[in-house]
Amino acid sequence: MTTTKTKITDLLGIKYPILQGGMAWIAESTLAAAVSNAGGLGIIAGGSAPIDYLRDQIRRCKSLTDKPFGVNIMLMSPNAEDLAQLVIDEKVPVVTTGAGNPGKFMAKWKEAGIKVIPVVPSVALAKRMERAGADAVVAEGTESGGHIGENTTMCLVPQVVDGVSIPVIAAGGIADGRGIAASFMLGAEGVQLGTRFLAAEECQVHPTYKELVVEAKDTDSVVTGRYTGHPCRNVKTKFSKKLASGEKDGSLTPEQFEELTLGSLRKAVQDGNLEEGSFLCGAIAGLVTKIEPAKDMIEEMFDEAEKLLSK
Ligand code: TUI
Repeated sequence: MTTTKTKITDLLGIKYPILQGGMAWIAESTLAAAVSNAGGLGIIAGGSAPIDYLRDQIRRCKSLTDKPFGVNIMLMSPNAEDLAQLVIDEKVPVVTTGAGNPGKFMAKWKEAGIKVIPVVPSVALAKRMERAGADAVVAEGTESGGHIGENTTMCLVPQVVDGVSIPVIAAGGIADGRGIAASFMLGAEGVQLGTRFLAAEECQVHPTYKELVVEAKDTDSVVTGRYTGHPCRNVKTKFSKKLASGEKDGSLTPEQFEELTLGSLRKAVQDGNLEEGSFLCGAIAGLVTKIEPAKDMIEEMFDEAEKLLSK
C-alpha cells in the first residue's frame, strides 16, 4: 500500500494526499502556499472575510505558488453567497465547505470546473453531497478544532467510506504519520490536518496561539457552546473555562455566550488575547510539540506513514 498515490492525489494533481484545514481567520495565503509548495493542498479560509480581502488572498496565493490550492467557504458566513461567486470568478481550482450544506452552490461550482469537497460530520450528509456531485468528502470527527459534529473520526470515517463511492478524506485527531496510516486503514484516501499546521513556521497566528498549541497536553482541549447549536473545540484557557462553566451551571444564557464569543477568534489569532480570545484547536494538540516549516512536517509524516504501512 502506498500513501502517496491515491484517488485524492490524482483528483487534485498533488504529490501528497494531505489538505490543510480551512481554518477561519487563520488559513491565509502564506500558509496555504507553503503547504501547496510542499506537495499538499493549501487552503485559504473564506471564514466571514469581506470579499476584497479574500480576492487579495487568492491572488497572493497564486503569486506564491504555481501548485493547486483551495478556498474554504464557511456556509454560516453572511458573505457565503458572494464568496461562492468569487471562487468562480478567480478560477480557484478546489473548494471545500464547512458548517453547513453547500447544495445550492454545487451546480455552479461544478459547471465552472471546480473540484468540490464538502466537510461532513455524518454519513447522511456525505451521501447527499455525493448525489449533488461532490468530487470527494472530508469526514471530520469531533476531535477536530473549531465547529464540530458528534461522531469520532474512528467511527465516522469507515462508515462514510462504506456509504459513498467518492473518495473520503479523514479529519480530526490526525497530527503525525501514525494518524495518517490509521486513516488509510479506515479506508480514507487522504487526510486533512488543522492543528498540526497551527505550529507551522508559515502560519501567521499570534505567537501566543502557537505557544498554547505546542504546550498543550492531552487533556487541554474543551468543547464549548453545545447549547448554542454551534459547539466549538478550543484550547483550555481562563476564557474558555469561564464559558464552559457558565454553560454548565446556567450562569450564562446562550445569548450572553454568543455575545461574549463574538469576535473572540480574531482576538486569539491577531492579538493572542488570553482574556477574551477563543483559541480553536483540536484534541490532538498534545502531539504537536514544535514549530517547523510545513514542508518538514509533511515529508516527515508521510515518511513515517509509508514505513508503518509497509511493515
Ligand atoms: O466548519 C468547520 N469548522 C469551523 S467553522 C468555524 S467558524 C464558526 N464561527 C461561528 C460558528 C460556527 C463556526 C470554526 N470551525 N468544520 C467543518 C464542519 N462542518 N464541522 C461540522 C460541519 C457541519 C455541520 C453541519 C457540516 C454540515 C452540517 O450540516 C448541516 C446541514 O444543513 O445538514
